[in-house]
Amino acid sequence: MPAIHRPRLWNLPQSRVTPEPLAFNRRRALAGFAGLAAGVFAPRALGAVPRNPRFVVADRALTEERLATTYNNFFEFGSHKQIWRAAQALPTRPWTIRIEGLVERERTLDLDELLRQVSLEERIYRHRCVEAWSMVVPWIGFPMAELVALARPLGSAKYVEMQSFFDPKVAPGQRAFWYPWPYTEGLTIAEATNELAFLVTGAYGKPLPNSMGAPLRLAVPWKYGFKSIKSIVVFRFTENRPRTFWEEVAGDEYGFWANVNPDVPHPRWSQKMEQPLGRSEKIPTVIFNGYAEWVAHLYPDHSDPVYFR
Ligand SMILES: Nc1nc2c(c(=O)[nH]1)N[C@H]1C(S)=C(S)[C@@H](COP(=O)(O)O)O[C@H]1N2
Ligand SMILES: [Mo]
Repeated sequence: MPAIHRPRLWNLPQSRVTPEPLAFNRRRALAGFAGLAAGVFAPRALGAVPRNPRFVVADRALTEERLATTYNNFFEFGSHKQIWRAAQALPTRPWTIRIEGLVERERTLDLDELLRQVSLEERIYRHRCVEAWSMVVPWIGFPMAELVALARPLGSAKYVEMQSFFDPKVAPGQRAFWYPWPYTEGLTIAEATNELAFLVTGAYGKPLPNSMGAPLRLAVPWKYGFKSIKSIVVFRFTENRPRTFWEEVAGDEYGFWANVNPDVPHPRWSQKMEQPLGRSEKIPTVIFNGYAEWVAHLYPDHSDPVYFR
């Protein structure tokens, strides 16, 4: 087995990882991504993270970093796509994660402590938003199966529910009381331990920007984008299927399964095509977003539309 170089950078507490101006402060809030783009406060590149050759996207170009990091869905910071500046307000260190519910031992973990116990790698994944735009992103993270193994769920656990942070003081969108905050998502244990389910802590060779869900977000690329929950603070193992944020808001439009399928239209639009960010042409959407080989067996009855919304 080739020696895997643990990326030293990730083994350090964040305070030592990023140059001082990147720690949250007023200057950072003001400089925002303009500063990052100019490289002024840019964190060091993560050269030592190995790319997993099983997860590349041969038939599409990577989405330009500037687009992927500045065109985002993150309702905590607004119900539009220009949230990257507002999202700078979220302090992402220290960051603790709760492991709860049907596990051998409930506990609180410091994120940096967790990152020292997993194997980070880079994977290039497609991402298909239910709104019919898409992107291709080089994520850095670790298999969610490693988190599940660490959590040691009981035999009775069938699902894992995930929750995003809740802090209306920094997230103005959370003052919109008609939404069921915190943002909540869920997977079956079989989905969460599928090789594709990936917990992300970096993108484009750098620590994950706040706009993309720092410091820890999910990437489940065979499902519509809303399943890929950002800024996670809770993993809760349950026997019953969790109620998810979008299911609560509009259950007839956004269900629990949400597997990508061009032949099952959203009630208000077709899912046949998608608009890659930064490209002029639309392209056809494909079943399971191109990941059928990994996940089709999880949904034996493909003709049941319940799996596809
Ligand atoms: N906490 C939280 N997670 C979230 C969302 C959100 O509003 N809040 N939006 C989802 C949707 S609809 C999409 S398409 C992706 C967008 O990820 P991106 O901004 O990195 O493209 O995040 C998902 N995760
Ligand atoms: Mo989305």
